[in-house]
Amino acid sequence: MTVRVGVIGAGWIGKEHIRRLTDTVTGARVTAVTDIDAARAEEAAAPIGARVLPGGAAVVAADDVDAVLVTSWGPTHAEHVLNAIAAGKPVFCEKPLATTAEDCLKIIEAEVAHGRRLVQVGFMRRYDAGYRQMKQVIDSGRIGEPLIVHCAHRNPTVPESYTSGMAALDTAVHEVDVLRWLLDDEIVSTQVITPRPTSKRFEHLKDPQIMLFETAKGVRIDLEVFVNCQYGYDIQCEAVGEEGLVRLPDPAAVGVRTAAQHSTEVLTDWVGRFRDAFDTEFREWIANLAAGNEPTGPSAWDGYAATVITAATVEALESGRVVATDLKPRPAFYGGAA
Ligand code: NAD
Ligand code: ISE
Repeated sequence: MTVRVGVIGAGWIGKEHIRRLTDTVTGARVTAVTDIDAARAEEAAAPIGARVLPGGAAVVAADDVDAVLVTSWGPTHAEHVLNAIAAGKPVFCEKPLATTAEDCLKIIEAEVAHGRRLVQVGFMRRYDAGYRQMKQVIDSGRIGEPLIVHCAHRNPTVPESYTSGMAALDTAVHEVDVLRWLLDDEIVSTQVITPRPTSKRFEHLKDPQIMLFETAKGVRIDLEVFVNCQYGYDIQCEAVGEEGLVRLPDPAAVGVRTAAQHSTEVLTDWVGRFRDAFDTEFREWIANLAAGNEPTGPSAWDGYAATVITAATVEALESGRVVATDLKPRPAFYGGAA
């Protein structure tokens, strides 16, 4: 069966995912596209013979749309996801699931009432081969119980519109999700330390930031978020356990020796760094839907947890305090105790 996908938001990542669903993932076809910028929708839809529809509600309602992909701006996500749930259609939503905890909870309530998982959130790092190998090692017990995790998330530069809060909401959100998954543990508190700022930033921005998280089991995580590091897009993660450690591999790159130097390339953006992860993420999403199964990737609950934890991190940055994350109890529907 071919899964017919309707796309809401044909911007940067929307176009990437349309290309992926068209050229890379088998069993999927993009049949409808919308964007508040009609020319952008047309540009994305025309080459693949998809229809341009007037808005998100029309995409969700279309007869030739089996599943919905939401790649519009964050504050619009909740509306489109709730529409898809109301129509009983599976929906893949790029991060964030919603920009407020209240909206995430509305989505959870609607999905639980529907009685079957429909929502998957676009945290693609869970599909990265290196993170998957790390998880296998941690789950196998080879390094013993994890105690500390050291991470870095570095972007070469960010535009002037990027704010200090986005370091948590837009950037560290990926570590928040992947670490909850890697450790099978919950983040219970968050704190932010701001070192001497880089001169390479826009004046209003606090960059770099060091985020300190604590999990329910007492694991301590330090995360450097440095979004004007200049030299490349660099993602580092090392988990230290009672009997050893496991480290995220750098992407494969040839070593070049010339002029008395040995060098390997450092990538410059997330598109290249996580291309294979995005491909796997969409292959698995489509394969599950084609087989009539529920999505197995990051859930609405994971989207809610990420929104709450990153909002608490912004509060920690602004107040200088350690902030408790204060998550609601996880419903049994998502594997919780109750
Ligand atoms: P973008 O601004 O390039 O594209 C967003 C598009 O959505 C724009 O074309 C805009 O006109 C359109 N749009 C906004 N509201 C709409 C609505 N209600 N209906 C239809 N179209 C609408 O932004 P982007 O960089 O592509 O980011 C989009 C989303 O993807 C964001 O939520 C972002 O956080 C997420 N994202 C995820 C990753 C990742 O690594 N997983 C990377 C980049 C962006
Ligand atoms: C962007 O939105 C992403 O999701 C990237 O993965 C991240 O590295 C970047 O910092 C964000 O702005």
